[in-house]
Amino acid sequence: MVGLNRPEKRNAFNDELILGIEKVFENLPPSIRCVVIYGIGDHFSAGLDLSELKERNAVQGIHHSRMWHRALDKVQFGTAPVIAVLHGAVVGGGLELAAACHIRVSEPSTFYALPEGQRGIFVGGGASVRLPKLIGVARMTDMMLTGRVYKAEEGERIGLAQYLVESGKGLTKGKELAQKIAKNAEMTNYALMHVLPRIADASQTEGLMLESLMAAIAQSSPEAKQRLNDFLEGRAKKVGQ
Ligand code: 1HE
Repeated sequence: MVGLNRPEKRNAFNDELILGIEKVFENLPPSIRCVVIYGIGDHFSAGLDLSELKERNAVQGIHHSRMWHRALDKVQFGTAPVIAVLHGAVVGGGLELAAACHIRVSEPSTFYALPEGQRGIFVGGGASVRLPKLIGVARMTDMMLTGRVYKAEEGERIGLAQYLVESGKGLTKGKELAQKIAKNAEMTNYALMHVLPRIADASQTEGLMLESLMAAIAQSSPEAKQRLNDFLEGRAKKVGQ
């Protein structure tokens, strides 16, 4: 469990908080098989700490954005799948962090926005790459041009979250999913975290070849052989059990 703990500023990301995220995810102990990340207080995150933007010039701006990219790459391409449990504001950089996670669970209080458009800036934490993969370029453009806010139910419908659960049940759901994920074969989780997004970025011919290579590696692992035998000999659960 990783908690964003700056509730007095609605978990707005100053440099310290984003560097803290980077540090946590680059140093995950190998025994950690899945991570749940959530916001302490009434919100997941209000995004970038805007007070830090006042004095920054263009060169500093690039370095700052690249620091976010580094940190959120550690989340997406780390050693364990990450589940974001969302409530309250999931805006700006908060949505960028959520988009870097592998699964998003939302509560009814969740709302999503990209206020960068209204603040006269642009996204810088990876949203232009990751968000269109969740909701499409048109929806992201609309969110930034018009300041549109998606509420929890709509957010789940358009793909910002995969789950919408009752108020106060987000962490329970997140932990339940994490327990399932932690029981998967290591190679399957690795393929989903590291190979699937590369296939999604590749051309069809390259993607299909990457898929074949990954499939061959995964099926040849001793863990896969054991699991296949378990099913064939009636020891494994059927689908839906
Ligand atoms: C902040 C921030 C922040 C709150 N930076 N200080 N993000 C935004 O444009 C979102 C701005 N925040 C809000 O719209 C609201 O704060 C919320 C809807 C998220 C929450 O409202 P509320 O009523 O619960 O809290 P509040 O009273 O607005 O805020 C409490 C304190 O947090 C207050 O400071 P205080 O000293 O007066 O107590 C706020 O100023 C402070 N606070 N949000 C700085 N974001 C990699 S690039 C990403 C680019 C972006 O993320 S842009 C989007 C920025």
